Amino acid sequence: MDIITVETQPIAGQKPGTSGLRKKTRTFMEPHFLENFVQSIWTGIGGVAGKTLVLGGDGRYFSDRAAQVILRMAAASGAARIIVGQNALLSTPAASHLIRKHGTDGGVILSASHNPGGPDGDFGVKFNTPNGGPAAENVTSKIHAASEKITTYRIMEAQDIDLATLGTKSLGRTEIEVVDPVADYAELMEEIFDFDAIAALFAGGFRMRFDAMHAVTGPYAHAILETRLGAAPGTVVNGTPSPDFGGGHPDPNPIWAKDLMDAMHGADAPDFGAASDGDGDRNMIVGRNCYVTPSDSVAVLAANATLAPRYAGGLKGVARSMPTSRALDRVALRLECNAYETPTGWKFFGNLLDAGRATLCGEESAGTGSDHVREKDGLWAVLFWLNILAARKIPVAELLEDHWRTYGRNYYSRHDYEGVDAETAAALIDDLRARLPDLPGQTVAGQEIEWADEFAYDDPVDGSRAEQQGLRLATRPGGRIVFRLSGTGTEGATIRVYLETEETDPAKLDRDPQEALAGIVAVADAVSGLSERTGRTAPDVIT
Ligand code: G16
Repeated sequence: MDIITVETQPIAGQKPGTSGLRKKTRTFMEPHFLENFVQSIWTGIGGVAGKTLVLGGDGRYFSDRAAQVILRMAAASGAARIIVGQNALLSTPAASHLIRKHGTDGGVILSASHNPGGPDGDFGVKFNTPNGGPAAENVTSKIHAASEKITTYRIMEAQDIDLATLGTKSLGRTEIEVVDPVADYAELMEEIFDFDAIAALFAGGFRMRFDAMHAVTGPYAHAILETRLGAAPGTVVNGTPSPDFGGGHPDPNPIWAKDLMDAMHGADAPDFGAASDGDGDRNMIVGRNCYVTPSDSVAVLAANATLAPRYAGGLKGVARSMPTSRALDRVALRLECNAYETPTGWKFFGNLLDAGRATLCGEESAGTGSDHVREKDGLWAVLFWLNILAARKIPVAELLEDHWRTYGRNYYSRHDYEGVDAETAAALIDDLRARLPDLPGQTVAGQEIEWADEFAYDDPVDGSRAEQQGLRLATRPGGRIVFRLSGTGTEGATIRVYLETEETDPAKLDRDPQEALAGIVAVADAVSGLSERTGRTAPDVIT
C-alpha cells in the first residue's frame, strides 16, 4: 500500500476550544481540513510512530469517513496499533476507559458532544492523552501551533477497513483492532456500583425512562439498564444512534429533552428519568415532578457517595468548575474533604484526579464524573443515582428536599444568549472587565456588589496558570453572577450568564428557581447592559 505525501497549507481556525476542535460539519468536509488537523495532532504529540491509540466517537454524520481517513493517516505515520470501537462508535467515557485500560498513548474522539449533527450540524475532533483525559492546554497549544505551520500530511492509499466486524485487521504494518464499544465499559460500571441492589430495585417495580436522544448511549443503556439490571424493556427510549440524532439536539437539558421532562411531570410518571448527550458524557437527572440541576446532582452524589461500593471509603476531595454552584462546597465542608474550583473544561480536572486529590468532579453543564475515567460520564452518573435510590429507598424529590434541609439550597440557573455577534459579545466582556475594579461597594438594581474579579486558576499540581476564565461578581445578600463566552459553539458567540443565590432558611427552600433568582438576574442585566447591547429580551436557553 502506497503512502503519499500531500502538499497543503495552514487553514485558519484550527485552535481547539473548551474541548477539542468543533466546527460546522461542512467545514470539516472541506479539502484538507480534517487531514491538516489530524497531522497537526500527530506533530503536537511528537508523532505516532510505534504508538497505540484508541479511536471512536458518537457516530454523528461524517464520523465513518473521518475514521477511515484517521486510520490511513495513523498507518502512514507508522502507528503500531489502533483500537477502534465497532462502526467507529465509542462513548467519550468508554474511550477514556479503553485508553486507560490498555495503557495506550492516547486516543482520538470524533464528536461535537451535545451539538446537533448532520451535514448542516457540527463535527469535532478531540485528542485525549494517555491518562484518558482531554489534552491539556500545553498539548492543544502545540497542536494549534503545528496547524499554523503545516505544509504536508501523510496518508496511506488503501481500501476502507471493515469496522463493522469485530477482530484484528491490518493496514500496512498497523494493527487495527475493532472492539465491542460496550463490553469493557459495562464491566467497569459493575465494579463501581452495587448492581445487585439496583437490580432488586427494578425487580420491585421501580420504573425508569432513559432518553438516549438518538445518540451514542443507546447501546450502552440497553445493555446495562435493561439486559444486566433487568429494567423493563422500553425503559430506554430513542436508543438507536443515528448520524443526525433523529434531527434533534442531543443536549440533555429541560429544553432539548422536553419529551422526558413532560413524561416525568405527567400522569403516571415513572419513578426516575435520565438522559445523556451525543457522546455520552453529559447527564440529566429527573425525578417524578422534580428536575435536579447538575450543580445539585453532584452535591447529592458527594453527600451520598459512600453508598456506592467504589466510594465506600470516602472521597479524597471534590472539584467543580468555577461557574458551577457552590452546593458542592457545602457538602465538602461537612465531609471535611478538599474542594477545588477549576476553570470550565473537563481537562482541568485531569491533574487533580491523577494526583489523587479529587475523587468526584462536576460541572453545571450537565457533567459529573470521578476518578474511574478522565472524562465526565453520563451513564455512570445515572447508575450512581440508581445506586443511591436503591440504598435510601426514597423518591428523588424527597432525597433532594432532605439534602437542602441538611446543607441549604443554592438556587441556580444558567441563561444562554446564543448566536450573538462575536464583536458585540467580546465588547460586552471587555467593557465589564474594565469596570470590575470600580464595582465593589456600588449598588446595582438594588443589590450591593460585594466583590468582583476575573477568575484565574493556578493548577496546584503542575503550577500552570489559566487566565481570563470568567468574570465574577458577588452581591451582598449572598448572590453570585458569572459571565463568560462559550468555548464550544460554532456560530457567532454564546454569552453564558450563571446565576446563583444561597438560601438556608428552611421556610424558603421550595421556591421556583427563576423567581428566587429574579433579583440577581436584574443585577446581571444592569451591570452588563446585556439586553441593550444585544437587543435580546430573553435568553435562548435557560438551564
Ligand atoms: C465541554 C467541556 C465542559 C464544559 C462544556 C461547556 O463539554 O468538556 O467542561 O463545561 O463543554 O463549555 P462552554 O461553556 O465553553 O461551551 P462537552 O460535553 O461539550 O464536551
